[in-house]
Amino acid sequence: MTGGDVRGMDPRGMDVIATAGHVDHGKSALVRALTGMEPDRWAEERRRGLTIDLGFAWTTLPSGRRLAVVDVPGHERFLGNMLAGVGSVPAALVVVAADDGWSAQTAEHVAVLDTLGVRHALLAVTKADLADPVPVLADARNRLAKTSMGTVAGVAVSALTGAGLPQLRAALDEVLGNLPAPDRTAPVRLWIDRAFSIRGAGTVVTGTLAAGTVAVEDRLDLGGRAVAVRGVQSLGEPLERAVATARVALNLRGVAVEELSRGDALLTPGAFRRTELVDVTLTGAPEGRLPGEVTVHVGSATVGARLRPLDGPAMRLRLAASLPLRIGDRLLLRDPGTRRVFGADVRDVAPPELWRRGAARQRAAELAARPVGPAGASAELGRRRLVRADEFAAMGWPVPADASRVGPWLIAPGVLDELAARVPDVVARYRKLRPLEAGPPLDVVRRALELPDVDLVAAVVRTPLVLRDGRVVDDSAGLPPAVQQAVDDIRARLAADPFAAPEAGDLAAAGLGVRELAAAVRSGHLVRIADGVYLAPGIADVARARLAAIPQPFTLSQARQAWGTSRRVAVPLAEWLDARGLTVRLPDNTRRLR
Ligand SMILES: Nc1nc2c(ncn2[C@@H]2O[C@H](COP(=O)(O)OP(=O)(O)O)[C@@H](O)[C@H]2O)c(=O)[nH]1
Ligand SMILES: [Mg+2]
Repeated sequence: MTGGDVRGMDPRGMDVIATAGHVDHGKSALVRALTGMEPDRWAEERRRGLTIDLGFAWTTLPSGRRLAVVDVPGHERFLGNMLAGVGSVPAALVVVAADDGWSAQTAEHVAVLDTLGVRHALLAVTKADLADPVPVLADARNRLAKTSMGTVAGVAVSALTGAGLPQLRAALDEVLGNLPAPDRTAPVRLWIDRAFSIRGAGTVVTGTLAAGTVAVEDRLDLGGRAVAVRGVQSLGEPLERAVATARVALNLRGVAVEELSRGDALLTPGAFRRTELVDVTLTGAPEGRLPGEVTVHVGSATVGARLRPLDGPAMRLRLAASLPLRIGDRLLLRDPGTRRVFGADVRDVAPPELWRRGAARQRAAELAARPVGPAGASAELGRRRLVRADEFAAMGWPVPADASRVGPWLIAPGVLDELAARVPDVVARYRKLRPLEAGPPLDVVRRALELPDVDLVAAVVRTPLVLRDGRVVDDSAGLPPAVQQAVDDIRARLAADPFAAPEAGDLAAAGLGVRELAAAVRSGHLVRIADGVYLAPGIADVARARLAAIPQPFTLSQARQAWGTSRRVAVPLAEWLDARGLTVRLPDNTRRLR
């Protein structure tokens, strides 16, 4: 009931139902009687008195609920058109003629609905003016009870006399009231069932919006290209936005009508991925041999495919053309030879290639252990370890609760810890080759760990390692022994005379070149005051203390004397203290402590 209530609050909401049943059993006449509209459109259809393609009509039910009807052809030659019509529709109106009863063609349509998993349906036994509808009602209800539709309400009607139509309308209200509310925030995948052009408006497509919302100026993806929605219509009225469930007509900008056909899909950009390879599980246990080639129907699309059994109900489909599929989609597979239909649930839209012996069996076991939904999402993320969140969602998986998130990435539990455990070794190996560098640049670590994105490195660096200046640095690691020895000697001399920075010649003699000195500074053993001028850490406090003992302000010469050093050291040291805000330089070039 709640589904109906939610839709009832929206004046634009509606339900969509598709007809099903044998040719000539009165589907189109019933739609006409119900809606007052003519669902058959083509001149050829009218001449032959036969529905070839889909017809569309609509009406308002006694409850105020608006109902769009997709009228499908009943002739077996047009089963493809029938499939395009029911592909996105959540409910069916099964039509059986009282004077003819359940037929092979009725059975084929009902098998399609059953295979698609349609759960909501109503039975109309038409032509009640020609024969007693009661036995046909009982028989058809019995047969339908064995399908996904279960126990359905049945109504006897006559399109000719109008008898039973009020009851049919009431029964429709009842059935539609039980439909689950569509997800209006879901991404859009509108399977196009018609494309035509209208003078002055340009390209128009129609389809059944099963989920989501489409608004004027939305940008949608059509096979990799961007198209803009110039106008939205539903049930003949222009709208700012159409919300699921709805029959919609979209006027598109950026695409010519010749570039479109039934089976194309308009997609929320980035929300779906197109694939030619899908792993599925069959929904039933089909009798007899499975065909190697099948026709795949989904939405309004029809695509040939090779069917490869993996193990048990698990199958691999290689599609002749890519489709925007998601995990959880129900496909209808048809054997073109025998006309048998099978249901298949999409279980993976980016499956691994199967090269090794036994890989197919292992793959089937993997799929069996990985249900659709949150538990399956955790298992799948575990298999992929690390994946872009948007791609994972586009496959049709929910975000697993136990996943880690770093920027655009989703990471399986434990993976970050495992990677972090490898980083110390990467750093140690790098420093062995380049002992004077603080540590490997981030990209070196990224490559060593085979990470797809350098931003992930930060998430796997743990103490005592830190990120500094674009590198992974081990603060606890020392200098190479020879360098450490030379630095220790200098530090000993500086301890005795803190301002006696070693001369260039002394540094060179000790083997301390630019790189060694940089390493000593980075590791905190020396402080660089200026080019070639190195003092011990803590020099700022010592310098400051000496200056505090002389009158303020003081000249550079007075400072030099207080420090007991040369101009070579005093000039850059004074500027270094200025720069650190410990001293202030006055306009007359004297200084004072701050
Ligand atoms: N007597 C009678 N004829 C009907 C009724 N419904 C349909 N017909 C006729 O049956 C034929 C086939 O109807 P149509 O709606 O085209 O069947 P569809 O192929 O299932 O769409 C047409 O000649 C209709 O006039 C009905 O309730 N009573
Ligand atoms: Mg018809």
